[in-house]
Amino acid sequence: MAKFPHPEKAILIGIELQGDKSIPIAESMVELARLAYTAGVIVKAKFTQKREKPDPKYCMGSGKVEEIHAAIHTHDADLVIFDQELSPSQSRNLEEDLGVKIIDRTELILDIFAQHAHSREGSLQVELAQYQFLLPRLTGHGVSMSRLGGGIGTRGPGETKLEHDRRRIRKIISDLRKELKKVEQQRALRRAKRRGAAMPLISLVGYTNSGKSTLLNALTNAGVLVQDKLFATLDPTVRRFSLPGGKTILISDTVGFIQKLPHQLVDAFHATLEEVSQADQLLHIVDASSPYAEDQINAVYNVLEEIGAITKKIITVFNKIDLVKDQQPLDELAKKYAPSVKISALKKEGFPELMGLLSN
Ligand SMILES: Nc1nc2c(ncn2[C@@H]2O[C@H](COP(=O)(O)OP(=O)(O)OP(=O)(O)O)[C@@H](O)[C@H]2O)c(=O)[nH]1
Ligand SMILES: [Mg+2]
Repeated sequence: MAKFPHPEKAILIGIELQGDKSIPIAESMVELARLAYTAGVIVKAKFTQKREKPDPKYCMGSGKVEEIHAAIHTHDADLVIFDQELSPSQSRNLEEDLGVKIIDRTELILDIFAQHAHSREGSLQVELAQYQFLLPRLTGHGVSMSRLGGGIGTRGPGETKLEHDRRRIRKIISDLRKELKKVEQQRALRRAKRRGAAMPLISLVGYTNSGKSTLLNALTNAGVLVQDKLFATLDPTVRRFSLPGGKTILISDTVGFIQKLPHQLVDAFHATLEEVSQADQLLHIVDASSPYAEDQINAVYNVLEEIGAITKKIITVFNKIDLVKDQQPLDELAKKYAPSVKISALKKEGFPELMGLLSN
């Protein structure tokens, strides 16, 4: 599937809904900006608005729409990114009134995944998620299949064409599912073989950018790509590792999680996430230097729950301690999420303590 050609300049928008129990809007907006940066977009301005509930037409109020219209001109922006999921009609209305492409957090994450998918398995899974996202959004106006080709402001197909497009997409989705079934079977075979070798499988899980791949590389010279960008890793890598006591284990590194991880991705990445749901034990890597560490822990727990892995034995690994100045809040978190250990994967600090926990 073709990727979005990236417009350069974007305006970010977040709506703070009364009574919303998820993470604070300021934190969510910082993350949205990092996602935008990862996708190769330059952020020109950010707007937030408090509301009781989303406006059915625009998600935000019409006064705000005018403000954003002016900002688009001032900054010569060609993209508006919403922090929350928009309904297909909201996105259509905004696109018509603002005259630029409108995407939401889910589409941005899907696009990053599309940019970072290199293996056949990864590409198949991303494509499945993209088509699942697209299907309910195919309407007579606005979003159309041609949008996948990247044309800004493309009008939708007529009704006959539309039904044809829908049928075509359903067929593509069912073909992708069939192909992914085969991938899953191959993974299951490989896992069965590993089981035969009787080595426990430990899966690294954690928020994106927490340092999972850095740790795997430090332990095993796996050579996995490490980047200060979100979702650098999509494909699972499994390596053998000998503990100081002589016991050998297998460690897998896989895709990171994020708050509001699009459900289409969780569903499509079934084959990849099996490395987590089938593991004997989880190492949960937390970026201890993030002011949002505990929110990130909770976001990871939500995904673990969704994939049926929350009841596994979890060791919490507080990483990046070389960047932590105030030890006290970290010590409290470490106690709360015990068994836990504090390390720096980059500086290779705290490894003996980690080995100690893994040997138990
Ligand atoms: N200072 C410091 N930086 C670290 C440490 N561990 C990882 N990093 C940095 O954090 C960034 C992300 O590291 P990765 O290992 O790619 O993180 P990841 O969890 O695999 O991320 P994704 O695959 O993108 O989900 C990189 O810039 C690393 O150099 C650490 O202990 N200390
Ligand atoms: Mg990684």
